[in-house]
Amino acid sequence: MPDLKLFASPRACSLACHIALEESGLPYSVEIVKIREGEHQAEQYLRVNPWGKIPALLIDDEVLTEAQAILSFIGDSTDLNLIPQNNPLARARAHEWMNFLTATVHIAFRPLFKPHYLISDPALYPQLHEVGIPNLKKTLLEVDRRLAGKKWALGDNYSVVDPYLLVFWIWSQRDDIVPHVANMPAWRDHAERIFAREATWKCLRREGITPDNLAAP
Ligand SMILES: N[C@@H](CCC(=O)N[C@@H](CS)C(=O)NCC(=O)O)C(=O)O
Repeated sequence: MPDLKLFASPRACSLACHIALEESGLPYSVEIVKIREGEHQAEQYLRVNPWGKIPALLIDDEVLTEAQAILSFIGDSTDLNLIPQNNPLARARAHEWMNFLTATVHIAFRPLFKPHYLISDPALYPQLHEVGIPNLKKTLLEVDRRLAGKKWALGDNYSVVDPYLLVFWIWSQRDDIVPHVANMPAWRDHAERIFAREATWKCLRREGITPDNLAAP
């Protein structure tokens, strides 16, 4: 079994990998790299991941980046069925979800979370929000639609997709975001099922997240 070390930042998309590792039962360690304090751009972290983004997973002496790839690796490294095996369509469904979360859902938060990545003049942020907020709302509603009638993202079995969904649920419920999003009952129920799992709060607490500060921006 390789030595696994996850680089994670509190509340970042790395939380999905953190929870998936905890659920997997694999031995691992976590190093907290605080994005808000600029630690992801410090020399020490850039030596691990020159791209300066979180998450990264050190597998012995190899670095794997991209949440989807890390989750896929974790799922394939256990026999807990955390990602479907030997069923091409079921496996493709897992990647369909994860790719949607990475490429569309994550990015839909950008006009609100990182407007400076999109436009240089802060005076134009309201225009960006005019387009970005309805798009975020629509994208999150699509997640809710896809979850309707399902216990877990892939159906009856918990998988690495589920903690990935939790990341964006937590983002959507931030005090400064929640006024902009619709009611999402299927996703809310899904999030409650994940919050009920022991591994979830173990990881949240390790990142300094408690029920009291969960909705903090
Ligand atoms: N496509 C990458 C995105 C990674 C990413 O942007 N992570 C954020 C945290 S959620 C980050 O490192 N932000 C720091 C920055 O953009 O400076 C993935 O899915 O892992």
